[in-house]
Amino acid sequence: MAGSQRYIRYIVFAVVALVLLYFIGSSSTVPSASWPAYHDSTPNTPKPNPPVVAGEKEATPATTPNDKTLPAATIPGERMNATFVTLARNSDVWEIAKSIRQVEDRFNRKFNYDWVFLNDDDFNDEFKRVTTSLVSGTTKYGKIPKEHWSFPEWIDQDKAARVREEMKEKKIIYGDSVSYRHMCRYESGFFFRHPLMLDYEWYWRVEPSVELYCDINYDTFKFMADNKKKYSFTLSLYEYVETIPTLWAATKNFTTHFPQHVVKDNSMKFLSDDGGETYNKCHFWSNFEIGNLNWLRSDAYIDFFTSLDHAGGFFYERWGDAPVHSIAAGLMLAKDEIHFFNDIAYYHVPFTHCPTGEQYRLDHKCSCNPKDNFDWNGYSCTSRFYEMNNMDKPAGYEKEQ
Ligand SMILES: Nc1nc2c(ncn2[C@@H]2O[C@H](COP(=O)(O)OP(=O)(O)OP(=O)(O)O)[C@@H](O)[C@H]2O)c(=O)[nH]1
Ligand SMILES: *[C@@H]1O[C@H](CO)[C@@H](O)[C@H](O)[C@H]1NC(C)=O
Ligand SMILES: *[C@@H]1O[C@H](CO)[C@@H](O)[C@H](O)[C@H]1NC(C)=O
Ligand SMILES: [Mg+2]
Repeated sequence: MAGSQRYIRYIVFAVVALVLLYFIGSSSTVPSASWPAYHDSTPNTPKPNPPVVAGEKEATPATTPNDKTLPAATIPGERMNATFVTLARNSDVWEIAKSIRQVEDRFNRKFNYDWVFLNDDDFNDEFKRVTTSLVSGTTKYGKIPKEHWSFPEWIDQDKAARVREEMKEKKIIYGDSVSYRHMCRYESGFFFRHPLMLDYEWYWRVEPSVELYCDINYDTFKFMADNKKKYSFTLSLYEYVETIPTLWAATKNFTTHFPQHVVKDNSMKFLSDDGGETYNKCHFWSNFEIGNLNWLRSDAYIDFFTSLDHAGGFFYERWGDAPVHSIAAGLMLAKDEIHFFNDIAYYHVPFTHCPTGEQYRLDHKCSCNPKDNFDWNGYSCTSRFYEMNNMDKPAGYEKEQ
């Protein structure tokens, strides 16, 4: 029968292929960590179908061919002066591995940007091996200097310890953690000044265990530069008030001392419902950020951070880097310098940003459930951002409220 002959031919073909693979595999003992297909000058052309033996009818394919054209492996063109940046511990290796894989699949395999890893401890070899194998660009590993990850000398240790006890009793998340406070202070005031980061103008922050749900087919860094954006977000929400009782008072103290750093066309309407008297707790969620490092290194931002640092709230309360970055962006950038990346579908526990609009999601192979989108939920501040900028909300948003 023709059928069984075909099976035999397949089996012979498979055996030959396996033997070939064995010889190819055993000829190099060290697995390659490079990404040859993407750097090849010759296009990675699909393999032709096995030749059809003369006189025989072409075999019906067992699967439905997907004849959609796929985008180029690497997108040509110039690259921006940009890097990914991740703060992590060695123990975060498998969670950051998942994040990297998603960022590479959805974006960076097409652009091959660098990735800087920062840690208060030395990264071990496993962390470096795993992350280097996953990143298509160059990876760099930095140790944080002690002065950037410790208590400033003006902090009263007893007072700080008492606060941690109180917050523990109140069951405030990370309320009794010293390392979490160092992390928040570092992300607020130092990561952009690490020697490895001085080589770049743009950064994209990535945390362990985040997800990206849609293809990103353009250079987001170039978008930021071309559109004069300095800071961006995908999710916004209200901060837990117990962690920042005096942050706004410290901000107001800063603006009285440094009125020159507050820009005219700012986003006060996003931060305050009474013209700046009180803070409404709205902030951009900083576990995702694409931003301009030179802005963070500017006198305005550094003066703001230094002023907050002296006020002591990173230790006497539990100020997060998200409200700190957000207030800074809100007051010291013009409102059109802040960008909402509606098209970057993102998840960090427990919130999802899934782009509104089915056609976009289909076109970009999105895998998020639009019902999980947080944007139009009452706890999100993204509606305010639209209203402040007189932007029309995406079609269909009502159905997601
Ligand atoms: N090197 C180092 N990195 C840390 C430390 N604590 C947190 N990080 C990193 O700092 C970032 C923020 O910490 P997370 O634990 O994710 O904080 P979070 O996002 O507020 O909370 P969850 O993600 O919900 O736990 C992540 O990239 C962590 O890997 C630390 O003590 N040392
Ligand atoms: C990238 O940006 C940094 C910071 O602005 C700058 O020092 C560096 O020279 C730039 N590198 C290139 C190649 O332009
Ligand atoms: C107010 O800000 C100034 C300038 O940064 C600082 O010297 C002063 O200690 C601050 N006061 C308070 C109460 O934080
Ligand atoms: Mg996190």
